[in-house]
Amino acid sequence: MNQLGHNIPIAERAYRIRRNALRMGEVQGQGYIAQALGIADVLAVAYFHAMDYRPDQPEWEERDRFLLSIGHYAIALYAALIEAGILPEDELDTYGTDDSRLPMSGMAAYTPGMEITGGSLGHGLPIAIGMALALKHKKSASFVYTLFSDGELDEGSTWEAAMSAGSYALDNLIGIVDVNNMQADGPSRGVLNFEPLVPKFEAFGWHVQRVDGNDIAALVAAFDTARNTDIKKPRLVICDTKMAKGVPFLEARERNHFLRVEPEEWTQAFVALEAGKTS
Ligand SMILES: Cc1ncc(C[n+]2csc(CCOP(=O)(O)OP(=O)(O)O)c2C)c(N)n1
Ligand SMILES: [Mg+2]
Repeated sequence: MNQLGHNIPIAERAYRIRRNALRMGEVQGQGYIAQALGIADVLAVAYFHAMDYRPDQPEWEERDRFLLSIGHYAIALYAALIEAGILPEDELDTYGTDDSRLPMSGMAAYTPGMEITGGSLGHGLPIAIGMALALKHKKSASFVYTLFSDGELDEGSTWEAAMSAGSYALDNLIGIVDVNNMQADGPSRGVLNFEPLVPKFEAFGWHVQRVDGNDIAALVAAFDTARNTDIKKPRLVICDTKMAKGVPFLEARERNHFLRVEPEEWTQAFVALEAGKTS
């Protein structure tokens, strides 16, 4: 467990991650804002409870790796990296602009803390397996976390990787799936039914937990188990999340894969987020 932020509650971290994401969203007026709000609790637990890293040394050899498979979720990871002190807060305003280190799709070569270039769906888990194998070869104690989406469950490469991870018994690999039941084409379950997920991954040789991905206490317990369970299997934490969590008028939008927020709605969004924190 890392030593960061023990005096700041994880819920406060999650709130600040959401606020950072809204601030970046406001720069562009649109984007993958609902995903960032939905996954903020998971990122808060990953970065402020579970993972070991050094903010001033993003390439510290013994760090836990966090691989963002879904490049379009970059706004969410930047929001967490800023909160973690890996990226400076004053770069928020450059989000998605020319020459920014914060491009709209995650790029490893541009951004400290961005371990891989994601975006072409279905590659995070395969890359994570290579890293997990290499770390084992080096006798490293680091974990490899990889966040992928329910849309990526439609990719064959995800299932090839899932089978490989089970076969190699990669107990240093922690997969996180964001099941927000949304994809570019609409609700995930209407695109291609991937349920029942728990027995599927178990059959591929994984240790599997499924939690409410917006319940911080449940996430803390799940990540603790994923790290500490003494079983020679890759670990999966399936997180059921709510798109746009924390901003009710955005939660209510039906097609929220790519949100357009009108200029006059931003103040309302910040106020709603703040109100939810104190209610
Ligand atoms: C290989 C590949 N195919 C298609 C796309 C286009 N694409 C970008 S995001 C997306 C939706 C993927 O589902 P998910 O990540 O669950 O969407 P979200 O939860 O963000 O709405 C698609 C099809 C892509 N980036 N890569
Ligand atoms: Mg999705």
